[in-house]
Amino acid sequence: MAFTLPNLPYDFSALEPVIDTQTMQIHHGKHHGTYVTNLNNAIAGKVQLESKSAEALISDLASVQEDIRTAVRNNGGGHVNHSMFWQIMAPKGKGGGGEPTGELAAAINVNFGSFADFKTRFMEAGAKRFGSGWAWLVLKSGKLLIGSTANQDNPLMGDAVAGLSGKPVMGLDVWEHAYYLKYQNRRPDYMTAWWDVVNWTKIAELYKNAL
Ligand code: MN3
Repeated sequence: MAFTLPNLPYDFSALEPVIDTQTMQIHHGKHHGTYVTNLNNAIAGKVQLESKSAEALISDLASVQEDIRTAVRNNGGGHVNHSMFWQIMAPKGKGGGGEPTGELAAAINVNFGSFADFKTRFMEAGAKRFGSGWAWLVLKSGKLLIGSTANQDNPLMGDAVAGLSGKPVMGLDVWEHAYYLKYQNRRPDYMTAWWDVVNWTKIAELYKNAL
């Protein structure tokens, strides 16, 4: 069964002014759309791969034949990463922004000292990622960890492939295509503004599932 581009859970303009409408349209329709198309093309006719979820595919790249492994890594990663990214955002004041609560808030305090310290370290991870990639919060062996990956690598790919492992709890796209139209080269400004559209309810759900 072919993978499909999921609809956004809000309008293209819903994350204004943090993320502009045109960026959302191009990012979702063109970038994410292309990852889906290319993933489907890569695995077309390979029944064993077609029957897997995208998460399962990227979690076991060693089982993917070599001639399409890079395509599955890049486009499968792109599909999984963006599918999560849209879900963990919401319009400011309507599910977006504020602070985590409950178990997730407690875990962040235990692992990073405070929510403010967590934010600082998460943004450092995004700022230090040279070129294109993602900043991550992952759950590994019961602990929350911050890290980053290059390109469309996902922590599910494991340390040997992605240089980071664990179950993704939140991921921030720091590719220029995610912010360039509005923020140009100012990645830190994009990351600072992004907190206003973070959907902590959804992230708490992902944390609970990861546990
Ligand atoms: Mn992207």
